[in-house]
Amino acid sequence: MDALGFVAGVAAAPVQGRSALRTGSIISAFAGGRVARAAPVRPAQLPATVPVDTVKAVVAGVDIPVDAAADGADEIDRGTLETRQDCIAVAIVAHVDHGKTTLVDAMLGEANVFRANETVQERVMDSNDLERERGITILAKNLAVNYKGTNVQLVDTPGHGDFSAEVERVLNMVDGVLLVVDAVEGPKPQTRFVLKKAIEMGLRVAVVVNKIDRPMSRPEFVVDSTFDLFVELGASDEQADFEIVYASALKRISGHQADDLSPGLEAVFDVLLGLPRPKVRPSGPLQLMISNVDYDDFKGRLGLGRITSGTLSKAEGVVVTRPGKEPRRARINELFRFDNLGRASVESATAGDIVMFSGIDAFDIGDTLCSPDAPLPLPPIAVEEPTVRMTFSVNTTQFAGQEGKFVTSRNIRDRLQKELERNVALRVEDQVETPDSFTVCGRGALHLTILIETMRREGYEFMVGPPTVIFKEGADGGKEEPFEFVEIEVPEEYMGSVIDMLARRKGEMVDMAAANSQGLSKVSYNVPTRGLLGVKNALLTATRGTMVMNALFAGYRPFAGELEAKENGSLLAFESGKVTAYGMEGAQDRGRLLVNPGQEVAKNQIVGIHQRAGDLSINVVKLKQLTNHRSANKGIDKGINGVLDFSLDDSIEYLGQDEIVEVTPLSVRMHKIIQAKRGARR
Ligand SMILES: Nc1nc2c(ncn2[C@@H]2O[C@H](COP(=O)(O)OP(=O)(O)OP(=O)(O)O)[C@@H](O)[C@H]2O)c(=O)[nH]1
Ligand SMILES: [Mg+2]
Repeated sequence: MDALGFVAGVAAAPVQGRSALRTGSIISAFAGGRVARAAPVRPAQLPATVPVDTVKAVVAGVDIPVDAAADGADEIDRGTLETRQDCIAVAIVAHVDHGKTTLVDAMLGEANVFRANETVQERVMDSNDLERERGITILAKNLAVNYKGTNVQLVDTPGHGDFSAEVERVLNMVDGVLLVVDAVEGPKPQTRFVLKKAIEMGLRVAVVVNKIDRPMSRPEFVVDSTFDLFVELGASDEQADFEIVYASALKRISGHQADDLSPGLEAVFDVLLGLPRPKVRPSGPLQLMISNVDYDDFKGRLGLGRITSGTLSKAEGVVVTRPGKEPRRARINELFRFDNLGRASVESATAGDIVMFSGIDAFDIGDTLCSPDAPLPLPPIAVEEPTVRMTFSVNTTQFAGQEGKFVTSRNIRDRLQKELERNVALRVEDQVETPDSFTVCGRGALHLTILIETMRREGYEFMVGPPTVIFKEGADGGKEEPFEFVEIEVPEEYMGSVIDMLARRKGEMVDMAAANSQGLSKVSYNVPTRGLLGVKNALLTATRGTMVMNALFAGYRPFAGELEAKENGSLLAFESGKVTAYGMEGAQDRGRLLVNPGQEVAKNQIVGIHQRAGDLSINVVKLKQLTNHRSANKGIDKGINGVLDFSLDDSIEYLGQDEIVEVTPLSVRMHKIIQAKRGARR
């Protein structure tokens, strides 16, 4: 939706019984049946008739004509708006893998954060194990460097679509944005998403064309298509007049011309420092909106946010509030500013600083910390709604209790509750009908898979059911479901099967481009999230692993209708026992196997993928009937075909109804849940 559509939506519909023009209203915009998530009104979205003063005030984030603050708010001296020259806050955003974290590494190096004799690992900001292993950023991270006298506060953001709402929250804390674009690939779906948000929020953006060292790099094309994207997304003239810098974060070179690069990242810093400096009210009453949370076993819950007005000091009490809510008195315990890669404890911080604090446990994202004598809450930011749910339950398979350290429902519940302290987009509920089971809701299969993997590594053992989407009631009372915008690149010869597969999943084609110079064609679709669950492996198989797919949440839309059943059924173990090569040899004609000789399997464990629809029980533990020797491996004639190796992600993707994956620190196994047939024998 473009900015105009948004404005039209606002002007046409008074929201929540208030004047739609009032800053601080939370609005949802509807256009062409699409629903945009609730977002605070930002200057770029305001109709042109709003007085200039109001717009300026919203830019500074301090004009709050909301009911809670109305009484006596007029008498409060808000302080004067000042530009702070000694600091700046910038978010680094991009499509997944375009090099944000590597760029941050290089910027840290340029600012001499590392001591001369220090050996520095790659992508230092991807600090947790899973991030390093998967090579992706999962959580947004703050850091600050001192560059030529300016305190540069940087936020590295995740690129994967499941975490895009976190990026949105980060954008609330910054003065400007560095948009990183791969010099070969150009703008991709997530580039579009983050740029759209930045433009809507009225932020200035500078573009870093990264990976310029790549052999096929085509900077001119990339700059042109990025410019087109700015225009298409409704950038103002000022925004569309963006600065460009060329870099290789990996080789640590940069420059203002694509063909004239020098060692170091000076050019990147040049462009960054050219972004607008913060406009804040240092002498006004305290205002800090809590934009993110973290958790520390010793310090408890930590809040993160940017001070937009006044001073926050450890010595003085604060109130926690939001529009329409009674302010609660609180006292912060510890206060930190970001300092290089770490945090520095400080006594106080002032407007323009991004800080982290401990001592206040009860707060929500979007609450404002205010001074007790001037409780002026800021319009809260919306927290992302979950779109996908899974059931977590106690392990009841044959292998229960053998491999995990924490196995009881109490253990699982406590761990999930703890996760809620920091995982903003997560929801957890006890299931009333099934004991020892919890419904866990998140932003997508990856969001939940990462939690499952983390728990497994901590020693937990449990079962999870297939991901299903969360339906909603639309404005007209009809059923709605989440949709995703999907872009697929594939060699031309496979295009037919891709189109066929997405059509069967109720996908609607948005665009199709002819093959490029490398013979790759591109299609984009709007597909119900329901249809995408489990599609990735099928597409990879159909395209012999050549497909590249990017998906991004596109909002809730009317229910697309029932989907066809899964194309392939499962091969199930006929009985429990040890898998034999002989048994596998006999079974492998029925589909692709997932188990290896010698492995223990349970009855009804999923041991392979059937090549047809419907499930089939096969005997993989069979021994060859020989009189004189009973070795499991003797007597094989044909040999065993390649066995599929399913990761946790693959297993979760694969799960159909009535199937679960058993997760333990040592194993990931899938099982069919065979319900006792009630009233079957009548
Ligand atoms: N050739 C080349 N490779 C690069 C460059 N910058 C990053 N890469 C590589 O690109 C891959 C992704 O880099 P990251 O820095 O993790 O990308 P990211 O944008 O932080 O990725 P997410 O956080 O997962 O969205 C890594 O393998 C990097 O080594 C570059 O300038 N040139
Ligand atoms: Mg990263």
